[in-house]
Amino acid sequence: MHSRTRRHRLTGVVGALSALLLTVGNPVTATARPTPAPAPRPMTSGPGTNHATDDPFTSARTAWWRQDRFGMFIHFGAYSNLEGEYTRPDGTVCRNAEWIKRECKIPDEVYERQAATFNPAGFDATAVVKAAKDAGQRYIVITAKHHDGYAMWPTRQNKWNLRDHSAFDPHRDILAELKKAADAAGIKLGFYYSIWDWHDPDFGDPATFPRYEKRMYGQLKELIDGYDPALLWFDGEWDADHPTNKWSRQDGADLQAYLHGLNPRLIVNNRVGKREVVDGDFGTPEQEIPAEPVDGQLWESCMTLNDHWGFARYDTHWKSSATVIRNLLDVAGRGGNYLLNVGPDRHGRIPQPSVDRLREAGRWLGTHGQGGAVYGAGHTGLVADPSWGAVSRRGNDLYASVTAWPAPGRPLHLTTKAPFRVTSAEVLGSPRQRVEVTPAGDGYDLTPSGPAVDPAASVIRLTIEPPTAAPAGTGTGLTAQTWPNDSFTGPPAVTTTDPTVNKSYRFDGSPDPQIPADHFATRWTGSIQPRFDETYTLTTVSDDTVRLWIDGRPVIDSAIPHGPKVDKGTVTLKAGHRHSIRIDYTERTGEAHLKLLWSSPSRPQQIVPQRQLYAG
Ligand code: H79
Repeated sequence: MHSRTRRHRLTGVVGALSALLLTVGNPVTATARPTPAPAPRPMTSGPGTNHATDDPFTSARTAWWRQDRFGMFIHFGAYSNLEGEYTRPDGTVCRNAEWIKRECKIPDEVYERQAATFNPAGFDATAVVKAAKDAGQRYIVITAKHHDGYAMWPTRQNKWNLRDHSAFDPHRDILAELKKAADAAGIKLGFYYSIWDWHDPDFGDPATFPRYEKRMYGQLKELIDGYDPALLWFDGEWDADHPTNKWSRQDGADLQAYLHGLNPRLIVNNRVGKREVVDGDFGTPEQEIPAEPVDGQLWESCMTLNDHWGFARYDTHWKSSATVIRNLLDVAGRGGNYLLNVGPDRHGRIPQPSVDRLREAGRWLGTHGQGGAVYGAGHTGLVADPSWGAVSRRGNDLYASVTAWPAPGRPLHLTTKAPFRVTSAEVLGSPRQRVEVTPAGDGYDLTPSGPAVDPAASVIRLTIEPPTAAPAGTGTGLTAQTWPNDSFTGPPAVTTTDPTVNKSYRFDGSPDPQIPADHFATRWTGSIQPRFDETYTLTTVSDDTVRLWIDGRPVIDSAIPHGPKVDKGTVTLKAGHRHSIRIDYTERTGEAHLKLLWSSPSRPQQIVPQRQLYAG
């Protein structure tokens, strides 16, 4: 959908590598941004290509990220040197943090002059990693380059970086130091990288943008080759002015393919593209916590600890450690990650109020086994989100984290959405306390016999006997018939068995080399075999249209052509029973995607696995 001029320019950078191997170059049609030379496609592209390599919800690639749940965001750059305040020539003071250059309209030469005095000699990677470790954070994402374009490592692409344009020791490299300290502590390291660049003179003009993009690709390759990041966190992908930002979905698709070619295990956020549900591996709610699990993608809430990302010396509006802990519990119970920010000062030191709050959060996580509510835990559909706290599930333990402890003798009500038995209940850190569990109304009442353990949150761990599961299936996938038109007209051109419905054809791919990238249709048929007697939510992520039937009844009808879109329908399924399924999907023009996911009280969201799908 949203057919627009095809541009293959970015492949220019990929092309630098693959030109040697590829002999066929694509002719460039009319372009939004003029391309200097015809560029070949990336090596994995064209009809027959599916860019979806795995299911982020269950893949080994994302396993650490899904388990770890809690990370440290670090906003540190040339803006940090101003510590949030700019004194104008007339003596008045303008306040901001990482956006200070723009919001306070600091002239280029003034900003460059102050950056030349930036000397974060106090940056201590071991101390930063220790602060993260003490907080119970298991990964770090640091700004390698923010919107001001200033690179925090000795990039070879320009001089606008911490080694070449600062008063800092030119022999030091804080990203290398951080990588070393993080590795030593068993903490994963990722880099934030802003696509939007206020400094590079080539950014804003379509005629010169390809030159910028080449440097951007060069910088990203430097980061990947030099520091082996586990994750890249893009930002600044949105439409903007001054300088004009025309980053497009095609640009995002090209960049993602390039990064994947460099390191197939990289985890990438959705701002690599245009924040669509199909972009990257995870969604990025900012300064907010979604009320429910996000449909169709992994997610991570990023939040500040005060009111700014970069250091602001005047900002003392710190969140309490209880708020941090409760946010983390809300996030984990909805299956997300929490990326909590610190902004080092101009010397490179994390503010003490941040360190204090992080240590408090870490103390909570490291006490009484309470971390079990977070690490390796996630959403459970077995219960409704309670008003008195948050519930997460890890294996057969439900962690009910109580932020509003009841008055003596009063119950906490837990609404259940599928039948399960509670075999034991204990208040973590209060071993002699009893918890009475009694069936009540639409679920259970939990009545603890004593006081709360921790004012931030006290955890009641319930061991459950979960709903019984039918054995894993033996399916090999659904039958897929594909037509070389978008109306299912005539006989199908290709028939295969598809292990899963997990397609990301993007702009260039298609189900088969003989099917063009535009105007095709696929019909999947066969049966779907659930493992639980439960109400399932079937979720499709589609572009351009999808219709889905179970046992002949329509469950999803999204036949109006659209860009990347999530649709859901619910259907009650029977454990072990094979329900017939049919999916009609069409691609008109532009990007093409189709994913089929399911979830139920016992089953967190995932691509419907191969073993539960049968061709007949
Ligand atoms: O890196 C952090 C922010 O700098 C960046 N994303 C996070 C992770 C971000 N970019 N945009 N936004 C956040 C939201 C935009 C806010 C704005 Fe403003 C309102 C831009 C201009 C007015 C905030 C307030 C920034 C300057 C003033």
